[in-house]
Amino acid sequence: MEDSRIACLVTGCAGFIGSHLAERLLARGCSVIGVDNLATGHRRNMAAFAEHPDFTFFERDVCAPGLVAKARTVCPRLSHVFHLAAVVSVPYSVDHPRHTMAVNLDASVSLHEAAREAGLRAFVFAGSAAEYGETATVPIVEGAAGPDTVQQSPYGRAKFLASARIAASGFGVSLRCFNVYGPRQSASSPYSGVISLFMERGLCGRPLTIFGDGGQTRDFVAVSDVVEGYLLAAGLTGPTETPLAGIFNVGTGHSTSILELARLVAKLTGNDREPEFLSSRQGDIRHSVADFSKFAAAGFSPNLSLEKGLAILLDWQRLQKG
Ligand code: UD2
Repeated sequence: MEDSRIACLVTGCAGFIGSHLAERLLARGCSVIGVDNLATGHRRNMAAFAEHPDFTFFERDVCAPGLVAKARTVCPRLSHVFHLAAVVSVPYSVDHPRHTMAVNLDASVSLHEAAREAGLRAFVFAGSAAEYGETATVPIVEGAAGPDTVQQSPYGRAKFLASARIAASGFGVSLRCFNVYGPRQSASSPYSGVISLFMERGLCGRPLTIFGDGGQTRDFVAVSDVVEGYLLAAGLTGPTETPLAGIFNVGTGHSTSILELARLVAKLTGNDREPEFLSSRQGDIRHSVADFSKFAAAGFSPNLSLEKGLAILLDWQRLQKG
């Protein structure tokens, strides 16, 4: 199908990953209906495409029923749903488990069912590495999360249950992203990703703070590669151009320790302060790296190295500072 005939619903379009996805879809010639309640998303994330003629924005909560029907009134040829709207803060989910379940599980299941009933071509859900709990052995395969897995937060639990429902239905795909980083990721909350926080501190000449000994490792994947993963999962790119079904890990397979990351960021930002070592964060996973061979077999090939990805982020963070 030509991209100019494709119409996509992107929930969470003012968020970190959702805004990059919406921008990329529009650049390909797709029409995009974006939905966000702006609880954690920001209008500034949509600045690059808000005025695009093929973009329609609804400020709306994803829990409000009738979203697919509403999108179809704007664009009757709606074909693809990318569902990224969510309660995104793990600590918030611990304090507000019911709200988290309502948004991350119930609303996701309803939207998925509506997409299926409407006969849409593809449904792509933002799963998470948080679905794996803390006991999974690395590299982590998709099968490592099962009914008995104890997730560390309502956030992880809700994502797991939604992914499982989607996988069992045979329609749609859940992408379990590992540690995504890149421009537009917030650096202002204490729960922001370590890369944004390090970069921000590095640029301000403040010491980087390392929780524990810094030997914990993560699989950092650039948002641009993640967006390509979403397109592939929806059948918009890839060898067969058929939407995928099931659950797929999205990572790079490379593990980087927090100490290594601190060194890279310090060098890149020219920050010569010694890092500050603080006590370990409660519930912190020691090692997390994706086995993404299942997604690779479907055509996924992340191509941005951490060094290059950090350089892109640095340029962006500098630009924000003016
Ligand atoms: C990620 C997700 C989280 C959840 C979790 C599930 C992000 C931002 N968070 O948490 O939502 O899905 O995975 O496993 O993607 N660290 C420092 N200094 C800092 C900040 C962090 O040492 O200033 C450490 C932190 O203790 C951890 C590592 O860096 O060991 C990564 O922290 P993170 O918050 O970026 O991501 P993570 O994997 O804990």
